Amino acid sequence: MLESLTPAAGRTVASCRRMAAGTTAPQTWCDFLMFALLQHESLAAAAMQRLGISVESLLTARHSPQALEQAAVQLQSNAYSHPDECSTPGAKSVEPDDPLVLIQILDRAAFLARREPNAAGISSAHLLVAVFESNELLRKKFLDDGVDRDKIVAELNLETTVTGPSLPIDFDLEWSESPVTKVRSNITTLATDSDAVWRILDANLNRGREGLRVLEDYARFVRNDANLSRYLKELRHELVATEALLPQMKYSACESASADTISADILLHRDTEHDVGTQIFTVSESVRKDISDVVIANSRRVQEALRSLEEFGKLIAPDFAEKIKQIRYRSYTLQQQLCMVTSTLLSPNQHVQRVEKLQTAVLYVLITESLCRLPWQRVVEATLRGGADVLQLREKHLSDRELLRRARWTADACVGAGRLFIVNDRADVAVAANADGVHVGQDELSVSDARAVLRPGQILGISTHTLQQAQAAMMDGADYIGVGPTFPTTTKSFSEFPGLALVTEVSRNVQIPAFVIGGIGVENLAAVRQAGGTRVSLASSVVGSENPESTVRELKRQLGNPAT
Ligand code: TZP
Repeated sequence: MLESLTPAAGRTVASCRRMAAGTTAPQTWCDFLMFALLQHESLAAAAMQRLGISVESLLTARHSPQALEQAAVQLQSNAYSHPDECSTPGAKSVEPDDPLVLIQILDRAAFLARREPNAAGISSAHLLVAVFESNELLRKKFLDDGVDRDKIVAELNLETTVTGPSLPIDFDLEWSESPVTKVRSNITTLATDSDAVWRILDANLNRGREGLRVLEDYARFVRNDANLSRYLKELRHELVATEALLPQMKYSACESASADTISADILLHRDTEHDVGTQIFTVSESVRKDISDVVIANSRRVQEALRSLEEFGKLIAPDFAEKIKQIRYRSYTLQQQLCMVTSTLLSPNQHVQRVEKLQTAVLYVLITESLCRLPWQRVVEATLRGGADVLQLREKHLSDRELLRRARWTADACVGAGRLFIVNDRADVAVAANADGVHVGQDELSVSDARAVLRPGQILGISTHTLQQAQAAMMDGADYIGVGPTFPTTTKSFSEFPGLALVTEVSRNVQIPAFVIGGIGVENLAAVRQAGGTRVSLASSVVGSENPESTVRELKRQLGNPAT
């Protein structure tokens, strides 16, 4: 089922690739394919000439005449400088770097070729019908010149089996069974069943390949991940290669029409009028919330296509079905990887946005249940209402699952309030909970090791107890530091207290946000500020207070006023 291009079609597609190389704009690819079809001697060029379609009537509105002239010169010279292209019949239709739009056109052309029992391959005629069907602008132009699809098909002398509207293939397909389908099911013959299976295989090979192509673009351009893009590309090529395991496709509907009481004509007519494409309506494929939505939709699309290929493939070629099954298993692992990342995927700007929030943050509250006077969730809510800028979940003795559950709950609360949420110590939990970042101590993961665990865009803070540690943290790329302990505290035990002297040193020598910590409350905030501290991080004085909301408000009020 791997169609090849006839020599003329091969030259046409190769010219189009050369002219459109470097652009990803679908319209440009369609335009240049039309241009190449018009320029090369081919069935399509002759038919268009007879129909009165020319470069001038189609393309000059979108491309300057000089640009087209240049393309024509290049096209001519290339025709001679690439003799192999002219003389090699059976060129492969899809190349690895073809954009989605060209793949779709080639797939459609291949579909049309397969429906012609005597076609020698994908010809320029199939390309012309396919590009006409797939591009609205060109279609409109043709129609303005009084040329519709029927006229093109007639002029091209295509077999009458090349009929019916284009087959829309997209996500979230919903099938509505029309009364006619019900009637048809009573008269379905073996021949039409086989036709339907081929159509299913055809449609799902396209869906699978297209879905993988979208994921590959994501891996390449969004994730900038060479390994992942290579893996996706290999998977796509493997899928294409499995087509070779299918026997040559035959459309037997017309041949065996006599097996039924219905004439071939009627079957063909019915096929046209009730082409599956006309009974498909798509839901929500035009809406994508964000990049991760695109990735999830396309991963799902690939898996659905593979499942369908496997099931229907069993009817035709068990070895094909087996190979598809292997690809399907591999695609599950791939989806896990892709979706795990994308659900926490941050746009390239997200790190910047988080750091910007950090820049304006002055009050950072640590949430530890054992220090809370009220239920910890109420404390989180009250603290956010009071205006805390950053919340950290600091629980040292919970099970991993409980910790993650609380982290997710707190992350939701912080997202709702538009504040930053940090997980103490556990970069893995910060990733799983989609927190804004992690805070580590001097004995936990280093800045670079924690970064390797975090997702791109997540932020990282580290506790420092000396000026050297604070400067090292800055050099290592930490987004912020904790500085302390400043005053004695029962929340954590220390043998030394660098105190306010360190606050002053850091305020003079460290440029990243520094949150002063340790025994701070409303009563000693002024001293911190006099020492040069502009941001504070607190636990017991806030979460242990009877009214965390008003305590936070008071602290914020003082922090918002000039130090006295
Ligand atoms: N690191 C230095 S001091 C400290 C930590 C985690 C404890 C802060 O808690 P409190 O109750 O505000 O002193």
